[in-house]
Amino acid sequence: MKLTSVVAQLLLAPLALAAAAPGVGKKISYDGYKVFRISTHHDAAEVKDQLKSLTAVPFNLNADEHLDIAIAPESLAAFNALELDAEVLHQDLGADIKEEAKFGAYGGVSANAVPSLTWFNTYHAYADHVTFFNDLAGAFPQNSEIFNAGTSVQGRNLFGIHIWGSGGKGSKPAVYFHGTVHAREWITAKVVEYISYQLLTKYSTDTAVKAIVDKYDFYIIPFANPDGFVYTQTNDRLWRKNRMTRSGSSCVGTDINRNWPYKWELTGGASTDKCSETYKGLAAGDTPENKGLVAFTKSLQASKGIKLYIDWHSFGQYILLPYGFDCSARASNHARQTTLATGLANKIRESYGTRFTYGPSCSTLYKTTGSSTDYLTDVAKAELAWTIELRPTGSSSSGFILPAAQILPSSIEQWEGMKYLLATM
Ligand code: 0X9
Ligand code: ZN
Repeated sequence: MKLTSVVAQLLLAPLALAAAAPGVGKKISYDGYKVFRISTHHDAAEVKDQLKSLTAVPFNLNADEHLDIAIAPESLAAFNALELDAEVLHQDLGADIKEEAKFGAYGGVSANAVPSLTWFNTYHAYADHVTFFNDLAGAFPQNSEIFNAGTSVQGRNLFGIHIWGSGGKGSKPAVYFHGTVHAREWITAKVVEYISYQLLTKYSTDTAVKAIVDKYDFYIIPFANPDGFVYTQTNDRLWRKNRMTRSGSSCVGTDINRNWPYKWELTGGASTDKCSETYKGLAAGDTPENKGLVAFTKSLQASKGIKLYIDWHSFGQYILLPYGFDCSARASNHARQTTLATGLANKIRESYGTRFTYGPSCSTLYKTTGSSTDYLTDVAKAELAWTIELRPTGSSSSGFILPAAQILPSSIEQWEGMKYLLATM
């Protein structure tokens, strides 16, 4: 999703937001909301001005080319009367959210047994994700274990699965993944679950998988923002940030991907407004989630170093290379990174024709400060530190609410891409 804090604030300010943060147990209804992608014809200000009296929730907040926005039922007549150049992303957002919430049963065979592949047919409740990982690690005790990288605001573990090969636990450079940094980006947990599942279940039968598992130690954290994810299931499907309160404000949440202690102090790539979707916090790394993730990242660096870090997000179909904080800065190994990203995009496309755009984060998407990938590149010295924005593109399709039928194809194309990248890098 394209988003800049400056544009976000410009956009958020004039729009009557659909609903304030509800109390516990009160779930925001998006019934009857239609989501549109509006072509701005490079005059986003004009479009925003036309929408200012409507009840609406922006989806993508950087509206250079197009503005993705959910319009409340009571504002649809007024919206239609504007006759903007728009296509529909969701006919009824509430109906699509209800469809998405038809979670399957966990389907675990028994404790510490390999979960069924039917896991990837639907989305699931947070507690079932925890069980999934415990069972997966329990089924392969010689090659994996659950670890904790820290604790969330509300006291949940930032758990992950550590996977290793024939060299033994902790003997190789790290391949390090974060999922669900942004609470509403549900597809990310499913994709890292699929990759974890394939690494472990194929290890003994597939020589290519064995080779990559023997070469690296994998540290996969599916929920960097577990409180936010739970909140998307209980209260607001479109929640993004963590659930940290700040004195003097009724707005909740800090953007974990603007809070990392590197280039945090720069302006223009995050917001100092506690109500913004890209609120950076009061100080670098001042959220419990970032404290835990920073300490864990340092421990990987100090151990065998970090070969590859991927921060999994949605949506837009991008592979984003360093840097976020400066649009002309390039990583010292930029040429090599571009070659690998080209190969990865080509490999992803082989499965279903899905196209991923790649390039430096700031110049390809927008400026970000205090982001994980800049920290991983310059502070933790990861050889490769990328953001992958998963399906969809947003064009003529959904956004954060990706139909469950796309979990498997989305996972398979990334798994094929990862096998290529891990064997080539
Ligand atoms: O804004 C973000 O944090 C990411 N996009 S999202 O729509 N999922 O919120 C993009 C982050 C890209 N920044 C860097 N890679 N530095
Ligand atoms: Zn994100």
